This record gives sequence, C-alpha cells and structure tokens, in this order.
Amino acid sequence: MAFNYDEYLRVDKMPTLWCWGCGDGIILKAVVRAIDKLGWNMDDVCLVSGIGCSGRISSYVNCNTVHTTHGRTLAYATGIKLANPSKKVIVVGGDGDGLAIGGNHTIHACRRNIDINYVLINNFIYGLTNSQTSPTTPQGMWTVTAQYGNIDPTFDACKLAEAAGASFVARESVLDPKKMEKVLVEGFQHEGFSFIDIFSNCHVNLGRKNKMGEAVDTLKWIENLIVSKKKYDALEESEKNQKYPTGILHHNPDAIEYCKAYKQVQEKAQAKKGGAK
Ligand SMILES: Cc1ncc(C[n+]2csc(CCOP(=O)(O)OP(=O)(O)O)c2C)c(N)n1
Repeated sequence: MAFNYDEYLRVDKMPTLWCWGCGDGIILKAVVRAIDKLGWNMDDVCLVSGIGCSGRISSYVNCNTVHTTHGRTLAYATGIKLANPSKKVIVVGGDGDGLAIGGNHTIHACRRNIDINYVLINNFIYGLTNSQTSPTTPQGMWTVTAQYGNIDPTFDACKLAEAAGASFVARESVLDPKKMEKVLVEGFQHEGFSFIDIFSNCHVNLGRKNKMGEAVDTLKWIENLIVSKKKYDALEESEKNQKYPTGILHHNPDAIEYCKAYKQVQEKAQAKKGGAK
C-alpha cells in the first residue's frame, strides 16, 4: 500500500516553495517515513528548522514546529529538549545555517551529546539567498561571493561532528531515499546527538550556475562525490580526495546523554538542599 504522507504533512501548505526537482522534498518525505517507522506520535515530535530553503521544512510537517532564526536551531532545540526530555526533537537546517553562522552551536551541541536528531541538508551553497559560498562549497566552484572560483578549503561536516563529540554520525544523499530513511531511523532511535549529513541537489543556485545542466546532472555530480564507508575505507589516501563516505560513520551508544547528566545534577542539588533542612 502506498505510504500516506497526508497523515503527516500540512497538506493545506502544499505545493511547497521549493524549486521543481529540489532534494528538500525527498528529505521531507524520508523524515516523515522515519517518524512513521518508529511509531512516534506527532504530538510528541518537535521539528525545529533554521532559515533557508531547508528551513521551510517546518512549515510542512504536521507536528510541533519552530521556524527559528538563521543559525540558531540548536540553541532553540537544546532549550526545548532540556525542558521536555521525553519529547523527540528533530532539527533540520542547511549547510550555511549549521556550519557557517550556526557553526559554533553545532560544535557545542555535538560536544554536549544532547538527544537531538540533527539533519543537515547539505546542498553545498546558500540556496535561498542565491548562491553565496558555504563551508561545504567545493573549491573552484563559482558562487556569487567567489566569482573567480571558491578558494576556501571544503569542510567535511561529519568529521567535524565526530571530533566535537556527536555520538551518532551518518551521511547519505537524496540519490538513495531508502538508505536515507534507514539512517534516519537509526539516528532518531539513538539516544544522544545524532548528526546526519544529507547531500542534496541545488541544481538552480549551484548546478545551473556552475554549468552542470539539468537537475539530473547535479545529482550525477553528487553521485561522483559519495562512496560507501566500506569502499571508502579501502581506498588509498590519495584516492580519498573529494570523496565522502556514506552510511553510519560513527556510533557510540555508551556516551552519556546530556539531559540524563543534567538530571543527575538536579538530583544532587535537590539532595543537598533536602539535607540542609
Ligand atoms: C542573521 C541572518 N543573516 C543572514 C540571513 C540571510 N540568509 C537567509 S538564508 C541564508 C543562507 C541559507 O543557506 P543555507 O543555510 O545553506 O540553506 P539553503 O537555503 O541552502 O537550504 C542567509 C545568508 C538571515 N536571514 N539572518
């Protein structure tokens, strides 16, 4: 039987504001299928998004949603989760949102290992504002802020997340929605900070402006960047340049989750207060 998306989406907000063929719609659908797989009640889910094309996702999912300021998703989400530890918090933001203006929040949310599911829609560019360089824009590409080709070295968001302390780190792309759904389910289930980097196509503000042709050509370009973790690990160091492993890249189920650590602090403080009486 076909999946009933209408059950999870604000159908009155359709059609979406995304360009035709944009990967954001594939990610939206995979997120709701993952929620469905886990049997989560939408009243218990809070989806927080940033500003950008990706930020629009919170308008379309029929659960508790917050469309926050640019780069501040994780600050809002941390407050939401600490005040409501039993709720499921999903954050969705772009590579500009989460790695440039919001980069510091991302590092510290990873470090705290708070039980938030962070989905980075990584389309390698500032999409909404028409093609400024983002931390994941490949070197050499044309952007409106690097018209002779981007010279900034490119960031591997998953390496950053793991180094900063995220206890679940994975990457997939819009080329394989089933695999994406699978890592979303795994990440959403994991108790701790789940960082899920999804490579997506902005064929309008990255692809077309870099003479990639149609949407499919941007997808082919992404296909050429990714390789399964197993194959990536078998590559020579020199072959790893410009290649990004996919799948679950890091998983530490034993790391203490932040709300639990915070509860212990509360209990200690309350015991001390009680003892002083
Ligand atoms: C504080 C602040 N600075 C800048 C902006 C303008 N702005 C809106 S979205 C955006 C970048 C969006 O890029 P990204 O986060 O990669 O998301 P995408 O649109 O590609 O999904 C910028 C710079 C803003 N809204 N607020």
